[in-house]
Amino acid sequence: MIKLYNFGQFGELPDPSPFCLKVDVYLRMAGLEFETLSGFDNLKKAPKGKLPFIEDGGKLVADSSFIIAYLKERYGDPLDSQLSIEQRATAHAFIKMLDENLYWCLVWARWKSDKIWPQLKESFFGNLPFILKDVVAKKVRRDVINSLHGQGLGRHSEQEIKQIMAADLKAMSDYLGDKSFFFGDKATTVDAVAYGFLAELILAPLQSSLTQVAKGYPNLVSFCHRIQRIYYSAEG
Ligand SMILES: N[C@@H](CCC(=O)N[C@@H](CS)C(=O)NCC(=O)O)C(=O)O
Repeated sequence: MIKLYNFGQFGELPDPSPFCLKVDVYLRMAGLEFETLSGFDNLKKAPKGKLPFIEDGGKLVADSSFIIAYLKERYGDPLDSQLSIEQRATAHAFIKMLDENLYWCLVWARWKSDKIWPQLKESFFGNLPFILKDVVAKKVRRDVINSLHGQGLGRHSEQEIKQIMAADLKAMSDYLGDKSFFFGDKATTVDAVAYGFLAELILAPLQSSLTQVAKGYPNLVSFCHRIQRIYYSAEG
């Protein structure tokens, strides 16, 4: 069976990472059986030092995009095979917007704010022994803030970051409109990716001024609840 290596439960979500969450929901949407192996220690085994990665029949595949490409190749493509060339191009553009732009806004919202830091520290590092907790948490936070600066987003003001994030959310909200999923009434890979990111803003336990911006788009909120209901609840 496919093994998905992730961080682990985060409130009602199976993971705090949008990349782990998108693979989790993709596997459910594609109807593939899998088991989850959770823990921050998975980072030590991760082929590229990041999560998620999967193990399938002895083969390790790292990076959410490579994992989905591998699964399509190995098990077929039940979600996207009917999409037109134009829809595939649109999906690609949305996916990259989420992976490479909205992701950094989410990272900023979680790690930069002093207000939510105590809550984040407790949820991410709460299981570490008391003496290690402060040291490790402080180092990881410093590394994340440095990577935000290196990527460039960390150099903007909160107002500018809200503006950057709102533009992505508006594009998704406008495209989704009153459809159930991005391309109509059937879930495709772009819905898995959108859910991975939107749920981390809308359904995750850590709420900040940026997550409030996401909650201002009623169709994106309903989209998250719809996916949650279909793929994560007993009635689904
Ligand atoms: N491009 C990768 C990104 C994965 C990623 O950035 N994972 C983060 C969590 S959201 C991680 O493992 N960070 C740990 C670290 O950098 O030490 C993917 O699509 O899977």
